[in-house]
Amino acid sequence: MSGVSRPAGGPDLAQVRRVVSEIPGPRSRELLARQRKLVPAGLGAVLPVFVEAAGGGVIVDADGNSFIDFGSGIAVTTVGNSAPAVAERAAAQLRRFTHTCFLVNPYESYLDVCEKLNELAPVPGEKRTILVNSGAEAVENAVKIARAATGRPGVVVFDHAFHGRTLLTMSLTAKNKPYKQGFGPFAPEVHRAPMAYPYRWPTGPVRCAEEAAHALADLLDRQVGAENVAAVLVEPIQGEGGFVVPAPGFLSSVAHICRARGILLIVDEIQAGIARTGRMFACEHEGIQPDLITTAKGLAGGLPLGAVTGRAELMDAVPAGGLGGTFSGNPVACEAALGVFEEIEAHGLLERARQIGDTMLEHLGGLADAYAAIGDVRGRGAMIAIELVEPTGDRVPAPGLAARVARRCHADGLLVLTAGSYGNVLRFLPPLSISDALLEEGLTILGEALAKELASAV
Ligand code: PLZ
Repeated sequence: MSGVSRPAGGPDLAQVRRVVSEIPGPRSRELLARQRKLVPAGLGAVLPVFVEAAGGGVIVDADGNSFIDFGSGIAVTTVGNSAPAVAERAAAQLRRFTHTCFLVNPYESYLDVCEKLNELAPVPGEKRTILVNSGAEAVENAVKIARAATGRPGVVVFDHAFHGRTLLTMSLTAKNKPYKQGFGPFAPEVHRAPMAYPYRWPTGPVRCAEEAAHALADLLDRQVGAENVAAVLVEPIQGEGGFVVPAPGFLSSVAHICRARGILLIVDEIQAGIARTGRMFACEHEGIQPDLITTAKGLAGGLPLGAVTGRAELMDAVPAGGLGGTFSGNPVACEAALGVFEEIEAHGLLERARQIGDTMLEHLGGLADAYAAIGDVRGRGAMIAIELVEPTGDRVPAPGLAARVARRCHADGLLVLTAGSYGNVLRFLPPLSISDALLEEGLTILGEALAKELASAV
């Protein structure tokens, strides 16, 4: 084991981009060779540099490279890596006790996190929250609760959705490769409706919301039977699916369609929630009030914690012993989550997410004007993406271009992630602790990578 004197992370880390080796560098390549012998090939890595420290807006690797972070560990370190309130609260809790199991002996920090989520979540009326270990586990529990509360089996999800990798959540996920191929048979009672994806709606963006809502109602009434459906499950902005922002008005139509049929609405805020989009919950932008909301990722600043927050009478429909888990709502993760809420309040991070969004949209809009290969620029707050297409004007996805631009960015010290059902989306999820200087520098590197790649393609 190495790492006797590793650099400390958090906001004190030098906020600079620095590329001192090829990417990945020699030390990371050595570790990657070790990884290949130790862990299965099924675990990929976007940028296989081994991390030594991270904080503010950078990630430092084992070769001394410092990357500008436009990924936040897939929307997790929203308040920054090792953010002070998170690190201090978690460290103090580690010294008090690490675990009791909430089902054996409860502790107050679990209640504090639930109180905060109940207070903030745009769910109507009295609320309850259960804590779990991951996003997938939150979705699993939301479905269990919806079924128990309605006595109905069906779940309706959307095209391009991602809800996790467990058997049920994989079944809820839309994309076959790499998530589902070879892993069937899938969980039953899952039905899929088209998503109101404005850029790719067959009749164009104007009629997208209305036609997609009609398709959902038709699926419910004619194909499945509304009385067989416990819940409709939707991401307020689709994450892995490519940061698809549903056409304006679509989510409120979904809410209306559900209410009229006694179907519960579950909003999956795992990627878009917890301050990422400039609101605590992304569905607030559309003014909807779901019955149940799932959170995870950004909730505990990197410690594993997920939650389901919902209307009290639904959450209480499951009798004692029906919900739980050994590690669920671990006390260190609960303290970290309380630290996340403190960081958001102390540093005005909702406003910061909106500023980051404005900067990114302005810069990327300029690039889209310059390059026909950028078919769409979309997202909210610090959750923005560009969709890359062949420059022929007919929206043919360009996944190869996205991969090559991402690789150029990585080689230049900017961590970006790809996404999308067609693999042709570059998504940007900077931590809200990133400086303006690093944000601008990252956007400049992205512009240069695009320019070089498009020039070399002709
Ligand atoms: N719901 C909306 O975005 C996780 C997946 C990374 P877990 N997205 C990142 C990968 O390739 O596995 C996600 C999500 C939404 C649910 C989940 C699942 O959350 O914490 O990964 O289980």
